[in-house]
Amino acid sequence: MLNGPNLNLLGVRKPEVYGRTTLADIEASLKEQAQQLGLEIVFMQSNHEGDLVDAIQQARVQGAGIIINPAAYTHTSIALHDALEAAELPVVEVHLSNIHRRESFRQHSFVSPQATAVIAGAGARGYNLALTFLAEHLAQQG
Ligand code: CA2
Repeated sequence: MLNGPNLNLLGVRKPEVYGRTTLADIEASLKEQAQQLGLEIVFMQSNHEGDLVDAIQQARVQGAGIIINPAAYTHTSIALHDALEAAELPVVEVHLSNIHRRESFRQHSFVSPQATAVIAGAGARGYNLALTFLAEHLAQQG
């Protein structure tokens, strides 16, 4: 599970937009959920685009799927698009907020064309929904 720039500030700043749940809370919840599903989950957050590309490349060889909130890089990063394309893994793109009812510059995602599914506006719960979906999707694929 990859989180992009500034998401380390979740729950600390701007609670009116992004809620009061911290990234550590979200990761703890997903770790527990993954254990119940019999899956291993690895967490990574970075404020740096290249580090996120490196993490996607690592997932390509070590992982079965990717949950990613690319944060502001959603709207700018062809590098993330290309890394996800090369990974050839199921990808769930998560946004805490509904990017489609926010500023126009948030309404285009370079990541969505590479996503199997997109969840936006469900808050922190969106990550749990993403993991539920990914587990079902992987089970279906065998
Ligand atoms: O809604 C989302 O999850 C976003 O990916 C969050 C990004 C934003 O650029 C996207 O358009 C939508 C911003 C994450 C910044 O998170 C903060 C958390 C606390 C305080 C300030 C920023």
